[in-house]
Amino acid sequence: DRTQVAIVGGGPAGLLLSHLLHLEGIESVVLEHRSQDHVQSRLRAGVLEQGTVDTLRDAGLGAGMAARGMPQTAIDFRFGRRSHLIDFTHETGGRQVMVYPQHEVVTDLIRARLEAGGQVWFDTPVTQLDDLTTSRPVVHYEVDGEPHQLRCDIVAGCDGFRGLSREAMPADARTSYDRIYPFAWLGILAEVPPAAPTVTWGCHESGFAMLSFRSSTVSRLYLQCAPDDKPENWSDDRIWHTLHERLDVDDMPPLIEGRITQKGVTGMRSFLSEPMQHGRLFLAGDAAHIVPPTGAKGLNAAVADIRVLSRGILDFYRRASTDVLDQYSALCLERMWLVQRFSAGLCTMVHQFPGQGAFERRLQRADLDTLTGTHAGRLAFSENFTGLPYAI
Ligand code: RFL
Repeated sequence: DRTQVAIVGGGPAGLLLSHLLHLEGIESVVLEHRSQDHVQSRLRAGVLEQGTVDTLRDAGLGAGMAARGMPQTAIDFRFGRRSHLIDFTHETGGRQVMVYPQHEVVTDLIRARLEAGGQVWFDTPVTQLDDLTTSRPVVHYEVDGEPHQLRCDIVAGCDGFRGLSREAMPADARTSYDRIYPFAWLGILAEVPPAAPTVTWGCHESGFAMLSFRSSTVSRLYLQCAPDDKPENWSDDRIWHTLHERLDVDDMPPLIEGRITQKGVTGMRSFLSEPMQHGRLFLAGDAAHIVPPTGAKGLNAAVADIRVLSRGILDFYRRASTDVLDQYSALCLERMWLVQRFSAGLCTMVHQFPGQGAFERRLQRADLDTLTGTHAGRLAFSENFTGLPYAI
């Protein structure tokens, strides 16, 4: 078998790349380890930057967002028993974000690819990448345990943090940066109308909590827990008690309780591997970098990479130019380090660290006061949260 671009991984990064290439008449195959059902039901990110929304809309994928997306213009930081609203649309002169769950983005992308006759091969694990520094790389994969090969011009490594693409780069050709945080998030899905119209962050002395939503009847809530915590340790009563403690304030209505339908623990990590390319292999999304979910940047960062990569591949075929591909890693990393800085900074500002002393706690409070109480603080947050400018 052969194709122009072999895409390892059918998450948001791989599927979007395949779709954007298709719009330009470039052929690709997406090889996805898991089943279509599994990929479409994974519950993950929920906040799309303005640029992510525009990118999807410009690619003809706006219908679902228009029908079910929930545009947001502000975020509520709660601390010191009060609400502190940052109106990021006002601060940035009109930029918004959209609450639209990742599994919907993935479902929209899969539908668009399949309707266009696109090659998305589910249940197809990639096992090895070869000849990456030649002009004819080979992707080894399995179907029902049987080995196969796909030849291509370019390999896109979009197989997430635990994928194999990153490891296919020689160890001495890459540098990893890694920080593991000493806490995690317990995420829950509850059948209750959101208790507030905006995404709400509770920055409390007992730990962080967050209120977001999935629809007018379903809320998504998170609370800081121990890194090795188990969902079984959290009874519904304990969850609601903790959420009230961290999110309720004197000047806003309290949380509304309801049936909890899902619980899961997510670790917190900042990670980046550079460079993001090796020969004809290009890493994108979580395969190259992950951020703690606090800033809601993971999915958005994947989209930013794919914008650059799709342009580079287009120039490669249309203009026989490798200028953008040669610069791929540098173009992505310049923006990505700013995203890392924002995500790590926020994560550090709003969580309680084990063993943290009174002095650190007061500094955190001063940081929150600067963030919400000064024009410079609100503006810097708003520019980052709605999305930094793209390289391409
Ligand atoms: P993905 O979505 O992980 O997709 C990678 C795909 O590659 C497949 N794969 C392989 N396929 C073939 N052969 C192999 N050998 C393969 N190895 C792996 C996998 O099955 C998978 O389908 O990466 P991508 O496309 O880069 O997209 C990135 C985003 O998914 C990610 O950044 C965010 O979801 C991160 N994230 C969150 N981000 C936020 O902004 N807000 C959140 O609230 C949020 N919650 C989360 C998250 C990530 C989570 N994970 C990964 C543990 C919650 C969770 C639980």
